[in-house]
Amino acid sequence: MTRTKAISAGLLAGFVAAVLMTTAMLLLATLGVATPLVIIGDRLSVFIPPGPFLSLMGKVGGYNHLKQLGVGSTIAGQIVVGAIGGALYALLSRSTEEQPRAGGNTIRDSRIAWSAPAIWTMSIFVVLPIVIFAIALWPVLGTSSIGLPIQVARLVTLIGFALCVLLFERTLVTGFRFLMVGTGRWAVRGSQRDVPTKEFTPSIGRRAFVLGTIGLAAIGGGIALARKLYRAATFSYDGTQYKGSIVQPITPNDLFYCVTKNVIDPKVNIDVWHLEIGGLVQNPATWRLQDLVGFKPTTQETTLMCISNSLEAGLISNAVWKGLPLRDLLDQAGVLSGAARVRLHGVDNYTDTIPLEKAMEPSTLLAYEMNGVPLPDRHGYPLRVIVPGYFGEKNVKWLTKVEVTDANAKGFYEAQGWGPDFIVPTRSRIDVPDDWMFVSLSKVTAPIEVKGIAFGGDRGISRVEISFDDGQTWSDAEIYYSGGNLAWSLWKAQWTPAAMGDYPLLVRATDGEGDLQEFEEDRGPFSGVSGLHRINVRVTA
Ligand SMILES: Nc1nc2c(c(=O)[nH]1)N[C@H]1C(S)=C(S)[C@@H](COP(=O)(O)O)O[C@H]1N2
Ligand SMILES: [Mo]
Repeated sequence: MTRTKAISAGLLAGFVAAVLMTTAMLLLATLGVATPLVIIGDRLSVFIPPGPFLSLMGKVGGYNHLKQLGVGSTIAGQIVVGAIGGALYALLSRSTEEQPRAGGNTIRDSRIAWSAPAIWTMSIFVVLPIVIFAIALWPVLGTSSIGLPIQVARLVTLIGFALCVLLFERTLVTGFRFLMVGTGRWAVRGSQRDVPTKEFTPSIGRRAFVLGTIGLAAIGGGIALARKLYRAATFSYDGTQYKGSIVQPITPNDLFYCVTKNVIDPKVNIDVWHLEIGGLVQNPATWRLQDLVGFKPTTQETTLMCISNSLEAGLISNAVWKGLPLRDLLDQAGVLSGAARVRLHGVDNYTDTIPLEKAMEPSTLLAYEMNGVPLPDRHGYPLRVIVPGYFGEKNVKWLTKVEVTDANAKGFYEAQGWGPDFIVPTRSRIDVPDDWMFVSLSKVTAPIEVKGIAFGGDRGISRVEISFDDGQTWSDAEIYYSGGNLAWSLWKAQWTPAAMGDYPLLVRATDGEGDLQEFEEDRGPFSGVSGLHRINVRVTA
């Protein structure tokens, strides 16, 4: 029995064990249990500042590809580490198996039987990974797609992981011994039948084939599960935009823009879900959804916009939300002195924070309805926060915990380095006509309609102006729909181009406080862009 042969056997057994473990993780994922496949990415992302994050995203072709790359490389990495672990095991067991052991735990018994666990393999391949996993991923363990409370979710994640590494260890040990039966040091000792081992043991090649087949079957199962998960994943809708000629005052739920950090969004089971209020409060409490709908509801139109929404983009939408003011729960809980911020936790382990003052405003809601129906899953069922005037990321979906904290608390994207300013600047966008539209003078019989949106955070919109000459002269557009102070306004204007040429069209809005939309030089690069949306229209003969 050569060293190389043992190492090869270890590699194969480790590979098959890692594949089985990965398949088990995918199976757990279909049940809503968090596994390293996704939470490693969540854990790492806070260490990537927005600059490198955006350039990485650009390089791999967008957020969806970045997520796929994250999961894919975790799977690949885990299988490589598993195979190397197998080789390591082979080397170590060569030395530990040198002496025949007392008791029933000899190689002969393990030829087909499930080998009894050994302390050293359990330590290296089960206990050690669990300890590393628990320490390294502690902040993200409380993730649950079905909406378990954070503490419970953390325990479930750990148990799930423990089962996976146990499966790895058992498969590795059993697989390796299976390969090694009858060879060299692993030869059956004191066979009662007193016949050469070879006569009743298939060759190592055959046994490798058997183990390899098991590995392939597991890969097949893993791929089937991965396809199922892929269909449930957020790739098909994450980044959905709402813009152009389809824009109406209220965005229909299925067209509402969507941004999520998740590979698979939560689908909360209302029977396991609750909302927890804790931290710097006198009376920590938990609430069920049926208790929350008992509070006096507020119904309010509010526009949300993502911090990453560029001037021409559609990561902005408007809906009528129904819920209760967050303040009602905070008042019941009794906020203690020293409290300065409120940290909001989603069941997907997403967090963000808002100033306590903002949390106490009557328009900061815990919303359970969107446009007259319960929140759709992708928009945060059963409960999300609505924070008017703040970027979308503060509007935490799938809310499960409200934690009153001191001034230093940071959220998911905040920890990456987004901000420091999260209050939306006044924005406006031209939705019609399209950028680079060609207009033929001879075919223009009526004025061209120009229209779009204007959004002033929680300050409302008082005026919208349009320029057809790159900002040299401005004329008022008509605000034909106003959503009030917390929502966007829709505007339109008529335009009759007089001559051929390229026309740069610009729009600018004035908010309800009288401040004119402009490029803000002092706004940091990761606090959202400011400035004016420009399109070009070419007028031909
Ligand atoms: N729990 C949770 N809440 C979240 C997010 C998330 O990934 N998880 N994404 C945030 C971001 S960045 C934005 S822009 C808004 C988008 O809300 P929408 O998808 O309902 O439009 O949700 C925010 N709330
Ligand atoms: Mo966002």
